[in-house]
Amino acid sequence: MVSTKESRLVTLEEYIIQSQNRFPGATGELSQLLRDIGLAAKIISREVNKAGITNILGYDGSTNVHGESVKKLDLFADQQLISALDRSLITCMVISEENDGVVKLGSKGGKYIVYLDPLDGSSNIDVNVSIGSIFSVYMREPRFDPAVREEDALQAGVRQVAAGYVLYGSSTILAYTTGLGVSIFTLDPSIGEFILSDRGIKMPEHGAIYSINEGSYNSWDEGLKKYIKYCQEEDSETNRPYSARYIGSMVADIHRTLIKGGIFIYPHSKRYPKGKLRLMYECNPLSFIIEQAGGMATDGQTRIMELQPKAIHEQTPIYIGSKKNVQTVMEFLEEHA
Ligand code: AHM
Ligand code: MG
Repeated sequence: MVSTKESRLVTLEEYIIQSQNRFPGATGELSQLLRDIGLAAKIISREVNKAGITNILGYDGSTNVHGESVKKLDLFADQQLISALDRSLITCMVISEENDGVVKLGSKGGKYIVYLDPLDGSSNIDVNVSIGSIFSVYMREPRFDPAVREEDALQAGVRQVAAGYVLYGSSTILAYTTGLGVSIFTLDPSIGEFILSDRGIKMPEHGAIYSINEGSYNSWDEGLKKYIKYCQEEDSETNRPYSARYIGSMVADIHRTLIKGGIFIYPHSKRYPKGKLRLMYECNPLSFIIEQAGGMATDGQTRIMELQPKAIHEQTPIYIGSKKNVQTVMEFLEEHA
């Protein structure tokens, strides 16, 4: 029988406050920041769920900094997250996929810098497939000069103080880490609260799913081609052939990888010589989550979170997932380099 204590619902807000209380010197600012993101996530989730019945669905006609067409929901999510972060005066700047430069917020003295992918997988909006939001939080180095500068944001992923994602799927879930394991919350729309559904998540060491856009096969490196062939060969000991799953929303593909194990790959190719995915607001935060759950993430040579960024929107190849799967693909890459 489940005891009353175990069956009591814990909301995101409560959980964040409880976690903060474990650190007597904590100012509560990071907790506030996480709660602000939680609030924006609820508002975005509401709009995502009714996207098909409002005129918010579809292109707004403009292009973002990468020349990709922007959908209305992308802009809505961007605005909601930025204004939620601006409210509490603890974030000095935001870098978002939807904005070319840094967005300086009201609090110039705010000690946090937040990276956002407000709506990841936006090509899936029109077809009712899962999409997500990603966030990554850094602290600004204390300096005499109070001016907020873009270079303050160029920190390696190992310096993230928190990161997470929201997945708008069959239900809306929010996963985050502050470096003490991964916690997952599920939105109960009837009460408008994120409820704790799992904590201290550990992903499988090895998984039998590979996830990659195979349409680019012809322009992959030899090592990657050989690895994908290996995934498709029969071997009962390693559970091969693996299943192929590719949603096309990184958040959704990574969430599945976190829960079921396996590997997600977005390599460099002729079309994307540096890889497609963004280091600062896609790869670093999702690597932080996966590492906290016992997995691994690399660009093929270097741990993703140790890459020193040179630009806020830079791209990187990524191989991320269960430890054993990532180690195996790295062996293939090395052998055929
Ligand atoms: P977005 O943030 O503009 O939506 O783009 C990133 C998305 C990822 O979510 C996904 O993994 C990838 O692009 C899919 O790209 P492709 O269609 O080239 O496979
Ligand atoms: Mg994205």
